[in-house]
Amino acid sequence: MKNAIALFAVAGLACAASAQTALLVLPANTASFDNPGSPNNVVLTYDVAASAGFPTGTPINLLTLSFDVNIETLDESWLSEARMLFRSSSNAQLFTFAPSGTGAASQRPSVGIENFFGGPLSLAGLPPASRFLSDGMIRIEFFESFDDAANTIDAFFRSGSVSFTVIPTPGAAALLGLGALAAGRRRR
Ligand SMILES: [Ca+2]
Ligand SMILES: [Ca+2]
Repeated sequence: MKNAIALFAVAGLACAASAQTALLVLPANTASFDNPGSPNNVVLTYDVAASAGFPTGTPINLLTLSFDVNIETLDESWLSEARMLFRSSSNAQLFTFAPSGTGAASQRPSVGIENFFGGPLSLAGLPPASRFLSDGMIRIEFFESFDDAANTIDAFFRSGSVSFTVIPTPGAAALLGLGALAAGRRRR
């Protein structure tokens, strides 16, 4: 009977190890201050694993990124400069992203609040370490690729969200399965 329970646990994990979507909603009026690493910059931490329906702490790989954000720049700051730097929970840099794009169309100040959306964009081209979250957590630093005015807000992410499709790492599922089996054995 105990073996049957353990097997069910493993089967459940196998079912759970399919791609799921994590929706990360941005707080209203998130400021974009200065260059990356500035202590002024807003840094938000998200539990991506939990948002995707997996247990907190589950190691996951990021598969795709989608976005729908509303940006407003201040003064002469360009739309393309308002960017997101994705970091691991240990603050390692993963990748940066410019929601407005980096083409000529966004090389200008905004006209009020402007909406940018797209995706899903495949992250398969990134190095494996840049799309792997060892504890399922991600940090987003909002920054300016060109800082028009130091210690001053250049732009706002007025509202919006980014979402990832994610999948637990095969190793994570296997380890969790072994853990379930070991727990079953210990109870004897
Ligand atoms: Ca600034
Ligand atoms: Ca700027």
